Formats: sequence, structure tokens, C-alpha cells
Amino acid sequence: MVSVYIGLGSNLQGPEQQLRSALEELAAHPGIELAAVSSFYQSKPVGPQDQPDYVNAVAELRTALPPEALLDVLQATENQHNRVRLRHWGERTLDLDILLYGDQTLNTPRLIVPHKEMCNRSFVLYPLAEIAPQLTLPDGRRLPDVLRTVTNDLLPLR
Ligand code: ROI
Repeated sequence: MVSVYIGLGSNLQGPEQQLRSALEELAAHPGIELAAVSSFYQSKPVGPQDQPDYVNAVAELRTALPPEALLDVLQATENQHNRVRLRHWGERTLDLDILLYGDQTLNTPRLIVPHKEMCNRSFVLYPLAEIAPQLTLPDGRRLPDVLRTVTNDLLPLR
């Protein structure tokens, strides 16, 4: 079993409910244990500003599924949510990104782990720190040190 951290994001079609039902679907998968879920946060869009704010969260999954099998499950879940993605870095119904897969580094045509942008994004780092405050990244950097390089511009949801 490995601990996997995933990022969840949505800014269309009831973002909060999109995240809640995605988490329920993942928890119901026989090969996945939902170990922790962060608070939900409202965040300003990274990318074009003429799109709704996002709701973001991070979850810890425990699984024996290999990375690409887990990716298949996440993509099937996105598709069940009638994922629409209107433009590059634009609005979307549901995004499920593998951020970290244990302490492994992966680089395949389908999957790059750690997620390329995670260390630049407040909407990933702050929810991640909430559920894994002492995490060390595969490159040896400690999460609290990375966190200090990024402004916390998130709003707790409600
Ligand atoms: N911006 C925010 N705030 N949250 C996201 O989840 C998100 N996802 C994306 C892009 C379009 C880059 N911007 C985002 O994919």
C-alpha cells in the first residue's frame, strides 16, 4: 500500500458538490481507501481571470493500484462527472490530479509525478499541508519550507 495525494478542483456545475461526490466515488472503489481529506477552499483562477473561482481540496488515498491504474480510475471519475474543459487553463467540471505517489518519481507519456506545478500553487500546497504537515517531497524538500515560498491567497469555504 502506498499513500497517494491527489488534488481536486472544480469551477463549474456546483463545484463543492462535484468534489464531494468525486470523493464518495473514490472511497467506494474496492482498491482505494480514502485516508484523509483537507478542508475545501475557494481560490482565484490560475490562468484566464474571466472564469469562476475554483473550489479546491487535497485528499490522501491509500492504494495498491499502480500509478497508471489509479490514473485510469481518476479519469473515469472525471468522465462520470461529464467533465468539460472549455479551453487551456480554463474552466472545468472536475479535475483530479495525482500530486504525489508515495515517494516515487514518475515520468511516462501519461503521467508525471510529482505534479509539475504543485509547488507553485497555493491551492495545492495549503490543503496538502493541512493533512500532511510534515511531508517531505521526493526531491528531499520539506513541505513547510516550500509553503513559505507561496502566498496563501485561499478563502476557506464559508
Ligand atoms: N486555478 C485554481 N484556482 N484552481 C484549480 O484547480 C485550477 N486548475 C487548473 C487551472 C486552469 C490551471 N487553474 C486553476 O487546471
